[in-house]
Amino acid sequence: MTTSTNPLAIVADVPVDTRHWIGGRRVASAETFTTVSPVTGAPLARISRGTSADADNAVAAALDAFPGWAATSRAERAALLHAVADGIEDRLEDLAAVETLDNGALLRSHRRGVMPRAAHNFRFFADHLLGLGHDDLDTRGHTNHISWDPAGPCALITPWNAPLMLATWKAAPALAAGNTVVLKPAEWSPLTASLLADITAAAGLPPGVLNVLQGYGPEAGHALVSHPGVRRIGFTGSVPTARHIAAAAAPHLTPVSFELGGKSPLLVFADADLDLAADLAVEQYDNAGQVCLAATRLLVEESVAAEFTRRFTERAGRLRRGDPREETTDVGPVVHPRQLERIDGFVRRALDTGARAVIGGGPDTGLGGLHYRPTLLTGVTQESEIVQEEVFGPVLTLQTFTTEDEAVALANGTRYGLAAVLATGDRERARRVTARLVAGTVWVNCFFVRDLRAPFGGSRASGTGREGGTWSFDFSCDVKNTVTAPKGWRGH
Ligand code: TXE
Repeated sequence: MTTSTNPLAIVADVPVDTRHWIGGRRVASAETFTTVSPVTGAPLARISRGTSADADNAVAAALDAFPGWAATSRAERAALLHAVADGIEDRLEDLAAVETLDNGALLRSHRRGVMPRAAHNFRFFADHLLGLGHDDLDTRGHTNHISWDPAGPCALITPWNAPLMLATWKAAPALAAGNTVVLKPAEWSPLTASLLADITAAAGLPPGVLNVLQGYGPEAGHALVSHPGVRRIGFTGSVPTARHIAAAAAPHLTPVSFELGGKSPLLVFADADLDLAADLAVEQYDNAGQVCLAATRLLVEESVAAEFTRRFTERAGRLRRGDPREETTDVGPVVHPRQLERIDGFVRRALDTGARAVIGGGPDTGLGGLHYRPTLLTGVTQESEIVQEEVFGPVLTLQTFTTEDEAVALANGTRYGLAAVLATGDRERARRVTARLVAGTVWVNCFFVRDLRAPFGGSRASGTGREGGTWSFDFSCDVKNTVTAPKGWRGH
C-alpha cells in the first residue's frame, strides 16, 4: 500500500490536488496509484485510488445536494454555468499544459481548440436552458404542458483521449438540467478533472453539485455505476466496458448513454478532389489517431488509388513528429505504454497475415518514448482484424472498390457506425451514398466540423443515444407532460 503524504502534485508548475472532490471537500483514499506522463516518461502524480466506500460517499453527496440544486431557477443555474466557463477560460493555459503532460495530446490543440470548447460546452448548455420552452398543446380544450424535470445524480465516466473536453461535454447538460454529478475520469489522465472541481468551486457551484471520484474503472467506476442512487449514466469509452456498465446498471434500470468506439470509413471516389481527399486522410492521424471519430479505413476507387496513395504519402511524410509541447509538432506520443503495445500488436498481426506497410509499421524508436509511426496498411481484407477492430492509434488501412454498391458495402461492413467521410465532386452521389451509410455523422468533403446544436453519437456498437444539442439535455431529464382540464379548477 502506498500512502500519499502530500496531496498536491505540481504539474507544469500548476498545483493539482490528487484527492477526490466530494461534497465540496477534498477527501483522500487510503491507497494511491501513480500516473506517468507519456511526454516525459516520468511519474506525474499519486492519485487517490477510489473504493466502493468513496463511491458511496460521492453519490450520497450528490443526493444531498440534489434538491437544492434542482430548485434553483434557470437563470441562477445558467449564471453559475457561465461562471464555470469563465473560470475555464481564465485557467486555459494551466489546463492545456496539465492535459498535455497527462495524456500526450498536442499543447497547441489544447490551447486553441479543446479548452475553448470545454468552456463553450458550459455556455452552450446554459443558453440552451434559458431558451427552453414549448407552446402548450391543445387537446379538445385541455392543455398539455411539457416540463423538463431533473432526474437526480448522474454518473459520468470519461476516457483519456480528450479528458476535460469530454467531462465538460457530459457534465454541462447534466448540471444545466438541475442534476448533480459524480464524474469519474480515466485513471491514465485524471488531472484536469481535479482542476475542474477547483474551477466549479471558485465559480460558486454549491458543495455536492459536482463531485470528482478518482480511481480505477473496475473499482471506483464499477461501484459508481452499480449504485442505486444514480439516476443516469453517461459513458464514453470502449465496447467491453460498456457491456460491464450495462450489466451493472440493469438491476436498477438506470438509463445509459454510451459513446463508444468507431472504425469509420473515408470514401474517396474517382470524381473527388484528390488533394482534398489526401488532406482529409492525413488529418486522421490527429491526436496520434486516438480519436473515436477517426476515419481509419480509407476506401478508394480503384482507378485513382495509385495517385491518391502518392499524394497521401507525400503529405504524411511532411508530418512533424515529436514533443507535443512544441508548437511545430503535428503528431505526438500515444497515451500509455499499454496503448503502444496494443497498437503494435494489431499492426504486427496484420503484417504477419499479408498486410503491407506503405508507410510506418512500428514504434518510432528514434524518438523514443511512446511514439508510433503514422502507418498505412494495404493488402488487408474486409474480414481481417485490422479492418474490423478499433486500433486507436495512428494506423490507417486502404482498400479499393470499383462500384458505389461495393463502396457502401465495405463502408457499412463492420460492427460500428459512428461516422463516415466522403470525398466526391458529385453532389447527387453524396446524397445517394450518405442515405445508405450507417453512421451518426457523415462529413462530405470535410472532417471534424462540429456544431454543438447538432446530434453526436453512433449506431450499432458505436453507442446508444445521441449527445449535444437538445439530446444530452433531454437524456438528463425526466420530461413531464401535465394535462389540465378545460374548465380549470373544480376543487375547493
Ligand atoms: O477504455 P475503457 P480503455 C477504446 C479504444 C481503446 C480501448 C481501450 O479502442 O484502445 O477502448 O481503452 C472506466 N465500470 N476507447 O481500456 O476501459 C475507465 O476507468 C465503470 C474508445 O482505456 O473503456 C475509464 O474512466 N467504469 C474511446 C473509462 O471507463 C469503468 C475512448 C474508459 O475506459 C469500468 C477510450 C467498469 N467496469 C477508449 N472499466 C472513445 N470512444 O473515444 C473501465 N471503466
